[in-house]
Amino acid sequence: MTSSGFVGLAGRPNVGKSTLVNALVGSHVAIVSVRPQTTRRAIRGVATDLEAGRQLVLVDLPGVQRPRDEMTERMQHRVERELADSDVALLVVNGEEGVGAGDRFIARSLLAAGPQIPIICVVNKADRLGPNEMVPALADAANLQGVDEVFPISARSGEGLPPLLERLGELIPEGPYMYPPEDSSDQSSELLLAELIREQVLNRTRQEIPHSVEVSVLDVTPREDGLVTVKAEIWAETESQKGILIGKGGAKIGEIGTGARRSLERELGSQVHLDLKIRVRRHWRRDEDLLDRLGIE
Ligand SMILES: Nc1nc2c(ncn2[C@@H]2O[C@H](COP(=O)(O)OP(=O)(O)OP(=O)(O)O)[C@@H](O)[C@H]2O)c(=O)[nH]1
Ligand SMILES: [Mg+2]
Repeated sequence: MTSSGFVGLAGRPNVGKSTLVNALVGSHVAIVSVRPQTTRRAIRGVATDLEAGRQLVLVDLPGVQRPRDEMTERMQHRVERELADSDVALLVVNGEEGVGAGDRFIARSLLAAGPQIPIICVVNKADRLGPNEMVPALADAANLQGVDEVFPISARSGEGLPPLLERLGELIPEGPYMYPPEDSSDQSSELLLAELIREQVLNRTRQEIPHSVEVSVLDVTPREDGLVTVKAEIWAETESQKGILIGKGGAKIGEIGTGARRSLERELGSQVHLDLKIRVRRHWRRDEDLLDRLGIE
């Protein structure tokens, strides 16, 4: 008999939820950046262990925050819906910063969203903590309302992940696999490529630019010689943001393009010709129809 279930990841922005999903799945399915609010959509990462007969579906979610516009409001609603539908909630806290008011708020809302759902708290970024710093962080995490168990981990180094996986496997229900075991995520290939390009923008820009940018992949065409042509647009909200993205003499867009091309080549396993344009789309974050089409819901 196999077991299969949904594990919803909750936590403040930037605590390492997407890094943890990638580490548990064993491939780069969710983008990661130094900027808060990197994740915009609920992405399902699939981790199947055929030997153990278990499939964890890890639901990577946007960081919990106070909504600022239509886009962040949608993200927040999605988080609540997904967590209420999970078999297990994984509350991720940043051990380096310690447990704070934001974490207490999220723990309370998890309990309210699904009083019967087990809540596992992971204290992440253990690689940044000395031996005497971890113990109080774990004690604070254990005292969070509704938290049933606590695990110290480092999503970056992989420390502490095997016992966590083991425990999650015990908590999910028996049942058939929900995704083919060879799948690693539920994203379309176009969306994954667009996200990989956005990841390069996030890690190479600052201030309001990361939040204002969206990427759309328009076309992916494999050529006979094995090269893949990818046509994509980077959207900015204003002309001045567009100028910053282009940079002096095209330096910034060149840097983004080179990084993105390498990342797409790793993903596709072939050489890529990346045709990247920057386009101004005013207020795209407030356009409900557009957000629907982008899958930010
Ligand atoms: N040192 C250290 N850094 C980590 C660890 N896990 C994640 N990070 C870093 O923390 C930053 C945020 O990681 P993400 O995985 O994007 O965080 P997130 O919680 O998904 O963020 P949002 O999508 O914005 O909510 C990145 O710079 C990661 O490299 C860890 O275990 N140790
Ligand atoms: Mg994320």
